[in-house]
Amino acid sequence: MTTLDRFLTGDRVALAKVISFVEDRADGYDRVLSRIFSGGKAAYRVGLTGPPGAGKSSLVNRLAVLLADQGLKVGIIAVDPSSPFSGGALLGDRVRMQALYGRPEIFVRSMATRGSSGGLAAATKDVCVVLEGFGFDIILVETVGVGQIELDVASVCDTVVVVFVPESGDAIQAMKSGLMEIANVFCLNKSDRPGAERIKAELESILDVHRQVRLVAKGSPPPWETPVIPTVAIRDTGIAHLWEAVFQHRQYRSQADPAGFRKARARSDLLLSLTELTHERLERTLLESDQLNLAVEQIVSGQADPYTIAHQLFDSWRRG
Ligand SMILES: Nc1nc2c(ncn2[C@@H]2O[C@H](COP(=O)(O)OP(=O)(O)OP(=O)(O)O)[C@@H](O)[C@H]2O)c(=O)[nH]1
Ligand SMILES: [Mg+2]
Repeated sequence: MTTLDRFLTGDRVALAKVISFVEDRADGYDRVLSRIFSGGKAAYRVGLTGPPGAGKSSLVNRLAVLLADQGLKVGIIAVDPSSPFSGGALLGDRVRMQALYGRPEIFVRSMATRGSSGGLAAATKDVCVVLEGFGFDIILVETVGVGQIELDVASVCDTVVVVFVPESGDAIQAMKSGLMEIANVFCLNKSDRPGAERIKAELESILDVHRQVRLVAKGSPPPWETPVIPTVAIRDTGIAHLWEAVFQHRQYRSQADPAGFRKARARSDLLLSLTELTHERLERTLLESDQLNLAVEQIVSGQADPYTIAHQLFDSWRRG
């Protein structure tokens, strides 16, 4: 039996192997993905992002147990952007997520950053596809929200939860880093800490202003109102409420336009794959030929400008 055969019979060791194969972009990974692709029955992808140490892993932990207790199969992807902010996060996660190991309904996987931000988002999306093919119902994707990479990773999810804590300046921080735009649900974790009430009110009033200035086209459904859910992950408080908000967002999306929702997912997944493929092929062709060196010579000697050359190289690659 091949690894893929074992994968298809529900073998978790084979699942881990297939994920590594796909994550490493090993030769033929896309052929494997096309065999695995589950077509219609996609899992619901929930992204959790936010500042380092906000309690994302603790929340993912609690959510996974809550969902598994309801009989759902939960896949977890912890993306470590290996940024200077999150040093050691993976080890910490392994320890904190220990409780989940051994539960047959839950599968935890860590992923490290490599390559460009587009590459990581594409790889995360493909690991989601593998988990979907294995039969998971819900996929939770944890990523530290410190930069563009995390925003890209969050964009492969159907609902994005932005987690923050009552430390001063966090509401402002959330807006500055572009997290406001991608949040479908705000989770105010560590609500046991002082200042939680104040920051919740602050964020709600900012959201209110956003709502009032937003223009809504006539006849279109009312816009989603991003809720702010207080939680205390270490005491398992507010977790059901948080899931309820995610579930409502899911309902909202599928009620607003059921076909449109699935098309939007298919479209963004396809675009990610295409971008990666184009990038890979173009780079390989250029590096294998002398064209790149010749072009560099022309630029340096003042015979041509890089913009014209870029167009020429691209067109010649596309033709041949
Ligand atoms: N007081 C309090 N502490 C919490 C709460 N939730 C998590 N913590 C603690 O905060 C610390 C960080 O929690 P994690 O769940 O690892 O946070 P994280 O966002 O996953 O961290 P990184 O992945 O490293 O960015 C741990 O020591 C937790 O025990 C909470 O609701 N209240
Ligand atoms: Mg974590």
